[in-house]
Amino acid sequence: MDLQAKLAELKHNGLKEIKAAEGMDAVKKIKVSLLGKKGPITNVLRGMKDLAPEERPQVGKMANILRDELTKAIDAKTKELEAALLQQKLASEAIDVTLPGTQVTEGNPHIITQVITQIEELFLGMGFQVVDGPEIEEDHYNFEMLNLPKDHPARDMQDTFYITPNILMRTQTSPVQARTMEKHDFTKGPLKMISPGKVYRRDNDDATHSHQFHQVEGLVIDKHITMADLKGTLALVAQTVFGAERKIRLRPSYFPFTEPSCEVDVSCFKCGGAGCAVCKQTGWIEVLGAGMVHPNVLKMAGVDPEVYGGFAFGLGPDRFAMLKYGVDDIRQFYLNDVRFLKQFAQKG
Ligand code: 2U9
Repeated sequence: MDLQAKLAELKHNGLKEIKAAEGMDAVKKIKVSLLGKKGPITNVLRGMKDLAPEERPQVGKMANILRDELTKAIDAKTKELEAALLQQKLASEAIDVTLPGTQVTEGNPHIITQVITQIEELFLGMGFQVVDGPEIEEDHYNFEMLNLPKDHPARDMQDTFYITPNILMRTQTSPVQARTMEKHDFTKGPLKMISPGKVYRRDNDDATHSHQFHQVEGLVIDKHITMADLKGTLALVAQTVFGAERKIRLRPSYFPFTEPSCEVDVSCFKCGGAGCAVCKQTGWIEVLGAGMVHPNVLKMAGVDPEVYGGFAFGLGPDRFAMLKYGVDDIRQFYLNDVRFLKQFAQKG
C-alpha cells in the first residue's frame, strides 16, 4: 500500500477510535498510540528518508495535516468528555434549597453550673476572687493545713480515693483556700475568695450520697473580722439562692478548721417557716457549714492569728439544687439524661 493510502487509512481508523473512546483514560491512551513517539505518524515521518526527494514534501505535508486533524479530534473529544463529567457532578451534587433544614438542638448549662454561677456572681459583686485549684491534691493541703493531722478522727468522715499515700482526690475545696492564703500578701489588703469545684469522698452512691459532688467554699481574712460579718454574708447567699424573704439561723457545731463552728439553717422557702414536708415541719432547712478560721489553720499558712482573723464557710451546690428544684436523687445530676437536664433550660 502506498504511503498516501496508508495515511488515509490511519485517518479513518484514528477518527473512528477517537469517536468511540469511552472516558478520559481511553482518550489519553489513543493520543499516545496515534501521536506518540512510537506512533504511526512519527513512523511515516521517519520513513521519509527512504522516499524519492520529489515525494517528500507532499507526504510530509499530508502527515502534518493528519497529525493536526487527529490532535483537533482528540481535543474536541476531551472537551466533550469534560463537559459530560461536569454535568454528571452538577447533577449528583445538586442541593434542593427548598428542603427543610436540620433542627439545631440548643444545650443549656447544667443545673449545678447554674447554681454555682449564681453564687459566683453574688461574690464577684462583693469584691471576692473566684479561685480554681487542682482536684488531685497533696495530703498536706487537703488535710494537714486544715488542722486535720494524720491521726485525727475527723479524717474518717472524709475518706477519699488515694493515688499514693500522700496524693489524693480532694475531699473539699479548702486546699485551694489554703494555697491562696499561703501566697497572699496581707500588707496589700484582705483576702476575700470563694473556691467552687468538684470534690470526692469514698462513699457508696445512693439517693443522697455521691462519691463525687460539688462545693463552694468561702474565706475572708483581714483584721477585725467578726461573726457578724459571717452572718451577714451567709444571709445574702441564702436570700440570693432561696428568695429575698429568707432568714438564717446559726447552730453551734464542730469542724476541725474553724472555731467556733456553726451549721446554718435557712427559713423554709416552701412554707415560709410555718412547717411543711420540705422542712420536716421545723420551718428551717440546713444549708451551710461555717465558722471563724481556726488559729492553727492561720499559723500553718504563715498568717499571725494575733493580728489577723477571718471566717470561712462551705456549701454544697448539689444539695442547693436538690432543695430548690425538688430533685430527690443526687445521682440524677451525674447520669447525663438529657430529659432531666433539659428541664433546667433557662428561658430567653
Ligand atoms: C480554710 C479554712 C477554713 C471551710 C468550711 C464548712 C465549714 C462546711 C461543708 C458544707 C456542706 C462541706 O459541701 S459540704 O459538704 N462545709 O461545713 N466548710 S467551714 O472552712 C475553711 C476552708 C478553708 C483555709
